[in-house]
Amino acid sequence: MTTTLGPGSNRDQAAASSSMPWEERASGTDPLWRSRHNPIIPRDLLPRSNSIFNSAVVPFEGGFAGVFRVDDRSRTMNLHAGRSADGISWQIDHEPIVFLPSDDRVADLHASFEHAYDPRVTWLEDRFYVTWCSGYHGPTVGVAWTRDFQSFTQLDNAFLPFNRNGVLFPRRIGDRYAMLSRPSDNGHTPFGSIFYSESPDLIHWGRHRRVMAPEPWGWASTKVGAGPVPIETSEGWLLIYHGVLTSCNGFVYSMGAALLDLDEPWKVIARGRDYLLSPQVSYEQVGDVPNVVFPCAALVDRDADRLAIYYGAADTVTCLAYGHLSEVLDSLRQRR
Ligand code: BMA
Repeated sequence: MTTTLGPGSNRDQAAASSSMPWEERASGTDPLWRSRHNPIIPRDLLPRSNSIFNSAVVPFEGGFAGVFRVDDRSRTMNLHAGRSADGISWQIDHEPIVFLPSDDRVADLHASFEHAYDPRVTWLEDRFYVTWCSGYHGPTVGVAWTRDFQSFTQLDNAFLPFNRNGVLFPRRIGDRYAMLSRPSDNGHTPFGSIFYSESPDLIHWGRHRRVMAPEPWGWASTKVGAGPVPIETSEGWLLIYHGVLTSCNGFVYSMGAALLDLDEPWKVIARGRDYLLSPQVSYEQVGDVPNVVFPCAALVDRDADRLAIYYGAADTVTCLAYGHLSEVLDSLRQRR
């Protein structure tokens, strides 16, 4: 296995030290295995939380910080900031993030808050960017930045409604910022492909290209959406994504992997045939929405060949899965 990670574009998505959460594989040969601490965040961690799931974590100041999807007991969907020393035990702010508008036009948009959910956090150049599903006459992709996880400045929405699963690349591609997203409908969206868009300024987005569509009959036959920030390797961008199939009892959300071209990431180099993780244990199968694993963040230890993936389970709790990066990349070779 000769794949090496790229030149550090994921510097801060990577845990530089051994403090990154890690547990050895207990048995079997599956490329991912679950933490024995799952669910690491219970639904009722906060006094008013109904559920805490689909959340994003990054290394920060010797520990970890995150942006968490918290649905409260009025069932409003919102984002909260949190901190952790070890990436497993979390202190999450009781109140939602208050985004400060970057200018008057964003203030207008900001005033029409509907909901905020499914965050991703990307270290890009000199700060952390948060992207999320932001309600503005339906779901679309919100963008904000922070340096301290206390003050957050909101930019304009990236796309027209309806859109979800906006995930920034951790460096420019050529001279443009780049984002994946999944155009959708206003409801639970029984379709959807991952698209690539680029921007000179993180405000104006264009040159949209389709990256990946659902695949007939399998675990990702209904829709696909980008998960954690893509991980740069010498072979390409490793994309962990969610794929959905429609069963006679509704949607089933699993996670899988693909490899995208380094310079033209709308070109898929490889796509895993099998899912990496599907809902198979009780906390993934039973909850507010059954049969959901939904990845939103990954930590990478390049030297130790370790990957830790944060995912929401059953739209109720937050969980961790581990793997060796080299084995996940190997799993993509089934298809080459
Ligand atoms: C999607 C999003 C996710 C959720 C999933 C399963 O459309 O709303 O937040 O985890 O559905 O309900």
